[in-house]
Amino acid sequence: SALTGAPLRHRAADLAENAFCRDLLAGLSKSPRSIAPKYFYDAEGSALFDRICELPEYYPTRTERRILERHGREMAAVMGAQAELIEFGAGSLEKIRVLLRAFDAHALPRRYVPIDISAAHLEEASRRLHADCPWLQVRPIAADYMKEAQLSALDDCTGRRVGFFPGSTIGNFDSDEALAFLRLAARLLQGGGLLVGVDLVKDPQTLHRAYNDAQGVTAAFNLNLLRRANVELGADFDLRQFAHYAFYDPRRCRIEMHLLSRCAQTVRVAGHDFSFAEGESLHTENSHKFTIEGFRKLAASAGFRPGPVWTDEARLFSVHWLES
Ligand code: AVI
Repeated sequence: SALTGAPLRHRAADLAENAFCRDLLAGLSKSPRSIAPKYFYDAEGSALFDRICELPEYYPTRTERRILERHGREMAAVMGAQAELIEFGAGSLEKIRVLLRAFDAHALPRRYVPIDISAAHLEEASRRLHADCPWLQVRPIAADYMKEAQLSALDDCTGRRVGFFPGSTIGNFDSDEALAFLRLAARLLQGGGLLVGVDLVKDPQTLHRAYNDAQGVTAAFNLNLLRRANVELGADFDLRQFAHYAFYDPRRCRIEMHLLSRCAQTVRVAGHDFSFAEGESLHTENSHKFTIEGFRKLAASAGFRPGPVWTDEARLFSVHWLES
């Protein structure tokens, strides 16, 4: 407080309203333990993710970028002129720059609405984009795009709406969530469509390397979740006592990321104790890989009409236009 100079951090009442706190406590109480990957993205986590995107082993970002560069004009054509362009989980607003370059001057989007859960990161990235493209109306929404109640600002977008969902973030959902997201997007984008990036099934070695990089950036990204819990929730995770563990499960066509306890230990989170056995896991992320046909079927089951698909020569990654 102002009188004592000591900040009133981590008060129980404040924490009870905190979604990260609620979900982490629930996830630690389950067996097996898990937490939604959206909690990776505090400012530090978003910065680490940006570094992952630059890694030599992490092929999705640069492959998708090349597909956008090569086929951007065809994508701009299906997205149409003067659209309301809405990006889900917009991150650092880098990929939209590639797409914007592909539009003719008269056909540029009338407005760009990036939605992201990482408020400070979004604010800063929006300011930078607007400085570089002063002709573009940028209207960021700091929200969880899975929560429709947080998206009421979209009511202002009365023109033809088109969505952009790059990076294969769709792969981080389980199948129910992916379907729920696509259904929500199909409804929000009625009369327009969604341009979505989808990582493809491929040889396990390439996949394994992409999530086990030599510099350990992915490990730091995974462990940052615990650092975030320490900072925001006053938890006492010892980061040296947890190990990054990522592997490809070919049966489920997905990378799984875990944090494994290196020893038997008890951690305290918001007044609750959790005991980990040696080797016990906190499951932090799934990253599903798709076949082109499998993804088109999923999109169709959510109410989209699957349109053109663009891919790279090695068929590492795909970008789909879905009409709604
Ligand atoms: C954001 N998302 C698509 C990334 C992925 O590949 O699943 C997150 C990530 N996790 C580890 N590396 C990158």
